[in-house]
Amino acid sequence: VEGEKVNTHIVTLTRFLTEEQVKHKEATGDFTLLCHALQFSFKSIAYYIRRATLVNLTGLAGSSNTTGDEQKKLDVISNDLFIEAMRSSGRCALLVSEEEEDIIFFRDSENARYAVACDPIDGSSNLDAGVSVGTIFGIHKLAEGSKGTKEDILKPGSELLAAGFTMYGASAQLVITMRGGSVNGFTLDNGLGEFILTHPDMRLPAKRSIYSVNEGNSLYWEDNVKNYFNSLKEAPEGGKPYSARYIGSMVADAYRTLLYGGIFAYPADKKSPKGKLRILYECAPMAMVFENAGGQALNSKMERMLEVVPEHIHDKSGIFMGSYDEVEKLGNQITGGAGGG
Ligand code: P6P
Repeated sequence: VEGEKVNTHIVTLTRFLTEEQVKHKEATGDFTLLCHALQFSFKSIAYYIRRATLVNLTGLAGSSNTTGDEQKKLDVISNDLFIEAMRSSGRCALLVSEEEEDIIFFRDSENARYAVACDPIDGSSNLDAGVSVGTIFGIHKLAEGSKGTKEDILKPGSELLAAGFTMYGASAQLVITMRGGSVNGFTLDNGLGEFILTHPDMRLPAKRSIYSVNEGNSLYWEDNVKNYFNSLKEAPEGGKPYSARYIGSMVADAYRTLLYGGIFAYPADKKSPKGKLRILYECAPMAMVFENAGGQALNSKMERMLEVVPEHIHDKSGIFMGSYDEVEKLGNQITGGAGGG
């Protein structure tokens, strides 16, 4: 366009990962190669989701996964794609997938030093409705000398080396963060087949009057949770009540909360005493992203989510995550004391 400044400072994910690698003199390139396998699986999954309706990939695959969810064809294809990408990278020693009952050990990747947890298509029940779904992932490094055991992945989120998610919406948006690092957002340019850095150093607004929870469960909530959400709907003198925004796809609700602020919650309740969302591949990776973006993430006991140790690979937890001040406010109301962070 006449006079429009062309942005020549294009940083691709590939360049970003290489620049990260050279910052660490001891880096062998293994982590970079693992991330290339990750980005390849995201691009492949994005491709299939975009074409799903066209080639009738929507609908059920006629099978169900470990947690009893009816599997959609795309669940199965995405899971197979992800497993193959991890195996062929040769850098992944073991993989936990929402779609797999047991840990997958890649014993022929004998020098692999990473353990990956993932939900290949989180929110898949929304797929046929065209709602944004996503892939959530977390990467742990094996203990020194370990060949890969379940202890290498049954660790608190605070030990994650990297975590993030890719939301398959109007475009594929990848959000990734490293332990102690910033949160960076990339947008897939389908023409180039490259993820482009579009949201450097994402920071959650400190507060925002938006709450995101499935109120259909309020019958089962503990009283303190009910009181908290009801308090958001009252208009404090001169103030305004909060807005409700709930998509029912964690990746989409998380991405909006990351950009706009507010609080997302899936509380443990009388129906699901341990909560619904899984620690390894939903709560912990999201908690790392939210903390590194300046927010907070707590479980239903108001403990810091990143300190929760999963008892088994599909263990669940209640979760509240969002703007720093909104989580502080929640903590003060629910426990009458400070929040978890
Ligand atoms: P509900 C999708 O099935 C999912 O695992 C998350 O993506 C989402 O946040 C949650 O469950 C939605 O659960 O009970 O509100 O439909």
